[in-house]
Amino acid sequence: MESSPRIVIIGAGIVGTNLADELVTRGWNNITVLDQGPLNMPGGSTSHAPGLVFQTNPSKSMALFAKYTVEKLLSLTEDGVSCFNQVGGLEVATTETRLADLKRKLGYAQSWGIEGRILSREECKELYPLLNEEDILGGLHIPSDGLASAARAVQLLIKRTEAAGVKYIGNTAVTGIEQENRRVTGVRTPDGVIDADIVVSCAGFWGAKVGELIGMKVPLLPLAHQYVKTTPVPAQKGKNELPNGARLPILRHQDQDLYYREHGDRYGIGSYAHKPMPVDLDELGSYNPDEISEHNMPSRLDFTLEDFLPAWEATKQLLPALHESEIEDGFNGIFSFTPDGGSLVGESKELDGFYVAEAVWVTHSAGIARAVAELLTEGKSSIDLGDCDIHRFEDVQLTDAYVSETSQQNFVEIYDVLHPLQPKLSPRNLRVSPFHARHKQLGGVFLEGGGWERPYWFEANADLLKDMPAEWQPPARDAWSGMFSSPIAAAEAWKTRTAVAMYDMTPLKRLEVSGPGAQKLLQELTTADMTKKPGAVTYTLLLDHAGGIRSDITVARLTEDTFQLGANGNIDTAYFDRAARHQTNNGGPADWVQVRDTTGGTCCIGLWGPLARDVVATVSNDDFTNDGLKYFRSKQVVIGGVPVTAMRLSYVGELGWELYTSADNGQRLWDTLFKAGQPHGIIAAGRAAFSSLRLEKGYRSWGTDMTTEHDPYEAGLGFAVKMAKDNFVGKTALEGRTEENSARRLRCLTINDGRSIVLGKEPVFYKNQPLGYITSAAYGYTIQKPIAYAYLPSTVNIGDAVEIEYFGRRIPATITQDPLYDPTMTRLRG
Ligand code: FAD
Ligand code: THG
Repeated sequence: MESSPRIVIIGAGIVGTNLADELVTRGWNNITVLDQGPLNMPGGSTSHAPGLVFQTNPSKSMALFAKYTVEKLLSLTEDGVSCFNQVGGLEVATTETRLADLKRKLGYAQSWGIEGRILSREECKELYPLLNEEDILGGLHIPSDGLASAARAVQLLIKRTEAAGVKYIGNTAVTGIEQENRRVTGVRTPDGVIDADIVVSCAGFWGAKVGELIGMKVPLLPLAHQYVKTTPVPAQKGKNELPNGARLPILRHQDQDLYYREHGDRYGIGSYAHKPMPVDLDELGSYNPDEISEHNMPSRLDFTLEDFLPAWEATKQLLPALHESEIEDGFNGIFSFTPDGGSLVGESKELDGFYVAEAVWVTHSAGIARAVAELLTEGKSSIDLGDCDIHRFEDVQLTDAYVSETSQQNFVEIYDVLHPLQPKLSPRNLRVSPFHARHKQLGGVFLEGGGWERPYWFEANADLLKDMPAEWQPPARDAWSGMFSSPIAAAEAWKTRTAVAMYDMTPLKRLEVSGPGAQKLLQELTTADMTKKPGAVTYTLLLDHAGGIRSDITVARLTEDTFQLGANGNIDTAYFDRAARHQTNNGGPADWVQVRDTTGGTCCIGLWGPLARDVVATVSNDDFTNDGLKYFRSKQVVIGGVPVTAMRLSYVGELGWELYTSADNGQRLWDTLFKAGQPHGIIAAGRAAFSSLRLEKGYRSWGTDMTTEHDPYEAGLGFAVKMAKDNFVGKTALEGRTEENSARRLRCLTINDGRSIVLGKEPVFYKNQPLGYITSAAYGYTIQKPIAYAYLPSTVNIGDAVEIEYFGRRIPATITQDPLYDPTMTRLRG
């Protein structure tokens, strides 16, 4: 057998053992799994996990990971008993808000291909006779949810992978990582070094400690969470044969932060209803592997009864039969939380060949293990990893204080009904642009993204509403879509389309790629021709080798060997960083290239609108005419004494420029333009208008409208791929593909009634079948209709009728040719 890379997996929990198994399945045969604990009970979170698997998740990837976990554990059997008990899942609502939210959640399930149904109070009672139906308004039932036997699955996976040649070493802690030239070469243990080409840390809540061994920040916080088992419940006597058996659905009572399962005739109760309990790993002390047992393991802290008492009362209220039982055994179990609640997956930027797969629930474990195995063996996961990419955080989000505060906040909010736009309450004002003081003076209403304060609209523009023509007046919104929204955005859109507006583009990720090897690097990584002369700006895609879209960026060639990139986030930064390092290390001086994140030190104003030229003309001597600065060109100019890089492009689809300068000059540039614009009716405009205008123009947004799961043709971005170019990452995979032969297409939908606004991720029905989901949505102020985009099979055509399900209601929509606004580009090129 051909030998595969030597891989060491740190941690024999549900993630590490699944990863070994997925690699074996893909033919890898040089695998060692290490655990500091004994293999029969390593003592991590998996060793005590009650194993509830609720698959539905706002993230498509996470839902698909959960679906795979269910499938896999169902098929993992011994003695005819599988590792998944498919009892179904029931989430009950005791408030109207929750009931509405469950309808929204059913929408996610349908979008991601999970079947489910909203049940009435009576149906809930019928399905779950122990419920006190008086308190219940209804529920969400997902029949394919259920219980994972996580610890047993680990043992079966160890057995089957050992038989396939995987080497397991228990009672052995990894104490160091060996490296050479920024590539991992092995792991150190008290018994010596084990050589490795690839190391994957599946260390669960110890992940940050393992990361520290290579100076890598793994942003997770170990938190304790309470779980109890009751004494036998008389009403449950004889209902389940096995001591751990269950036949009722797993149950969530989110209005009280509680969840339930049966353990034979006992009940298991999990509670998030207590204060967050961060755990200092140094205080766990060292464990003698011989002493680890079901009741004594590092992941299990002493039970604090007083924290559980309110949960116990709420439990007896929901499940009156539990009055006849008592708390028999409880513990505060440790697991990982992260700043945004997502898992942490990917290769470290510090050290090539060192990967992590941490902060992973049992629910997503097999799915994420498969994704990592695909990443290692094929270079890419078939399910997009953006939501759990280890590089998605900004530096400011990696500090201990930030990780601690936001992870605890996530614990508190775990079952809360959260609006997609809902910002953190704290920490705030982490990153502000140089225009922030002015934004505040104009009554900016800020939401947060990537640590940045982003104005969504400005109260100062409220006065415009009375002058706004009636046709620009947006329809009233329902309560949900009306949250974090204001009619002022309509006025800002109106002014952008008819006069001129200033947008803060500072949070747009900017990278400077420079050096003699810069053109070569970009030529290799992007789909466009990068040999154009300085002054050229190019919209282009980053593909993976399978042709999936890693990102869409703009590249401005400022000088022969300096390029300014407009990118989508830190995932892009990490990608360019690594590629630049490799090219520099592997090549001669002509290949040297460096990548610098210039975002924080610079700023950007989008000055857009038909009167944009009139504004700059009064404060600059430079030529901003159509000939002086053509569409998609850049040049150095001076505006009001401030040196500026001007780029002629616009994500909102109007005449104008992105104006870049260093952060110190930002406020002066803002003031100059704002003053010069007064006679032309200039306004500051926020992201609410911005999102609407870009959707009218049909511009895609990476992460929602396209991910690595989509190729350029499906996404409607085939125009950005230059197949005539010699070579670039992803080119071979795209040979022969066209928009016409794609099986699915990103389609533009307009909503027939002109007023029903959806927010994104809702399922789309065609002939009553859920065939797609909404990627982006907004009200189009100019075109006076709500807009939504969705991936749909190519058999669904322009003009066809579809329905979008929103809180259980079907909204009729029509597939429409895009872009809806200025398809002939007269605005931009004028
Ligand atoms: P672990 O199981 O913790 O495995 C990590 C392993 O790495 C450990 O065995 C550890 O010994 C080893 N290790 C760490 N550092 C080193 C080192 N330096 N050298 C060698 N070995 C090392 N999830 C659900 O999906 N559903 C639930 O119902 C659920 N309920 C839960 C209830 C409680 C009370 C708790 C605490 C968690 C619950 N979870 C649940 C979460 C779930 O248990 C974890 O997310 C999951 O088990 C993590 O698996 P893992 O393999 O990543 O980590
Ligand atoms: N500005 C800059 N960089 C960016 C963005 C931006 N990078 C990330 C993200 N936004 C990229 N998205 C787009 C999407 C569309 C366009 C620009 C950036 C765009 N498209 C023209 C079109 O399709 O009509 C391009 C036409 C062409 O290729 O010539 O303008 O907002 N700096």
